[in-house]
Amino acid sequence: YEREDGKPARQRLLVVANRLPVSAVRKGEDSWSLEISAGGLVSALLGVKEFEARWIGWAGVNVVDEVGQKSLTEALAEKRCIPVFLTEKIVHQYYNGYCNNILWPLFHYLGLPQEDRLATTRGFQSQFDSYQEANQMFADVVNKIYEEGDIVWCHDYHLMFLPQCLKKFNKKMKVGWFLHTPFPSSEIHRTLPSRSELLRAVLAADLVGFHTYDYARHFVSACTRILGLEATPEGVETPPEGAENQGKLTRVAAFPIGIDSDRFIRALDLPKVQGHIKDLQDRFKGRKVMLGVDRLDMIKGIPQKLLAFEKFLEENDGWRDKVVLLQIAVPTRTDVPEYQKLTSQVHEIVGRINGRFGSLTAVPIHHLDRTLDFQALCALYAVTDVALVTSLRDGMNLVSYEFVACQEKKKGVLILSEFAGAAQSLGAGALLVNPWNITEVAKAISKALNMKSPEREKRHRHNFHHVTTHTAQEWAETFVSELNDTVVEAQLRTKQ
Ligand code: ADQ
Repeated sequence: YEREDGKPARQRLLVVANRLPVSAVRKGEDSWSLEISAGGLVSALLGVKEFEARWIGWAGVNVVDEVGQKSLTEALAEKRCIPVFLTEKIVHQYYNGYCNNILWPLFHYLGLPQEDRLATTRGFQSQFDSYQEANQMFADVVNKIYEEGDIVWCHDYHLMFLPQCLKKFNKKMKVGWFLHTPFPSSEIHRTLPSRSELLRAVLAADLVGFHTYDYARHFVSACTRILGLEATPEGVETPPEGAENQGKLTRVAAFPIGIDSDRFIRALDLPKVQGHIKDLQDRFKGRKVMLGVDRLDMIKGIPQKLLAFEKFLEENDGWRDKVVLLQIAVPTRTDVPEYQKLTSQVHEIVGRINGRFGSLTAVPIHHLDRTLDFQALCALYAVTDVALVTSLRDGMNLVSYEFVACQEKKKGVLILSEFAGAAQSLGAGALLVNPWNITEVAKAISKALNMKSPEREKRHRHNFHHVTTHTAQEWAETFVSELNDTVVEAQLRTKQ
C-alpha cells in the first residue's frame, strides 16, 4: 500500500457483519439519513489503530431501484461502509428464517420454536438455500473491493458460509470468523440438517474465534465427531482432498470480548449523566435499586428473572417497600410471533407482581419496553445496588461488564447467570446462579441486598480489574494480529 505522499498506508481490515453499524432511512429519491449505531463492535474497532477498517453489511433497508442503490452506496462510502443489497425474500428466508428462527435458538440450546417445529422442518431446505445465497451476496461485495494484503474478518452466525465463499474466490485471502453467540455441544449441533456443510464452510477460514474456551472445544468436537477430522492443540486439520489441495490447519481459539470501559467511566463525570444520577437517587430514595438491561429475547431469561424476584418478595416481606426492580427491555425481532408471545408473557408477569406487591404510591417493578440513550444508561448503572443478569445462555453478555465499569463509587453486586460467557471472567466477583432455579436466584437477591461493604468491595475490585484490563480494543487487536500471524504460519507450512 502506498499513500499519495509515498508513505505506506495502513493495512485494510474488511469487517463483514450482517448489519452495518449504520441505519439508513430514505428521505427522498436519492437522499438518505444515516444514523450510526455505536455498538460494541464499532468502538472495539475504532481502537484498532494500525488497521484501516471498512465495513461491509446490510443497511437494514431493502432498496431495489438503481438510483436508490447508487445514492445509498455513495452516502455510506463517507462512513467507510459498503452496503450489501438483499431482496425482501432473502431477508425473510435468510435473516428471519434460517438465522433467527433456526440457528439463534439452536445455538442457545432452546431448540426450534415449539409450534413451528414441523413447519420449520418443512421449510428448512429453502431457508438454508437462501442462507447460502445471502452469504454469496456478501462474498460478492467483499470480492469486488478486495485488494491484495487486506484482511477479512467475518462476524457471527449469519455468515458461517462466508469464509468458504471467499476462499473459493481467492485462496490467498486472509479470512477470520468470530462467533458472538455460544457454540453449542456437538450433540445439539448434530441435530441441524445442514450440520456438516456449515462446519466445512467455517473451516475454510484461517482463524476461527469464540468468546470462551468451552465454545471453541464444542466446535472442535463437532468437527471431529461429525466430519471425522483430526483435532490438534491449535485447531482442526483438514486432509488434502484432491491432487492440488494442500490440506489445511484451521486455528481455533478463544478471544473473550470486552467493552470500551473508559468510555463508560468518563461518561459518569458528564454534567448530563450527573443530572440523571441525581434525579434517579431522588426518585428512589430509601429503596435499593435492582437493575436488568436486556434485549427482549428468550435467551435473556427475563420471565425467569421476574419469577425469582416475585419469590424473593413473597419470602421477604420486610423488603417489599424497600426495593425496586428496574427492567429495561429493548424490543427486538418484533415481527417474529415467538418474540411477540414473550412480550405479552413478560407484561403479564410484571402486572401480576405489581398488583400483588404494589401500593397506591409505589410498585416493585418498573418495566420499560424501550432502548435508553447512552447517558441515561450510564446513570442507571451507577445508581444500581444489584444488577440481575439471568440469561439462559449468552455468548458473553456485555451488560454485566458495563454495570461493573460504572460501579467504582457504589460497589454494587452483580448476580450473573452461570450460562453467560461472562461467568467465566466475572465469576469470582459475581454471585453466580442457575437462572432456571428461581429459589436459588431469590436467595442470591437476598444475599446481594444484605451484603456488607467489605465483601462488596472485594468482589467489585476483582470484576473492575478484569473489565478495565480486558477491553474491546484489546480483543479486536488480539484477534486481528493472530489472524495475520496465522496466515503467515499457514504459508510456511505450505512451503515446507
Ligand atoms: P447481545 O445479545 O445484544 O449481544 P449484550 O452482550 O448484553 O447482548 O449486548 C447488548 C448491548 O446492547 C449492550 O451494549 C447494552 O448496553 C445494549 N443494550 C441492551 N439493552 C439496552 C437498552 N434497553 N437500552 C440501551 N442499550 C441497551 C451479542 C451476544 C452476547 C455478546 C455480544 C457481543 O448475544 O452474548 O456479548 O453479542 O459479542
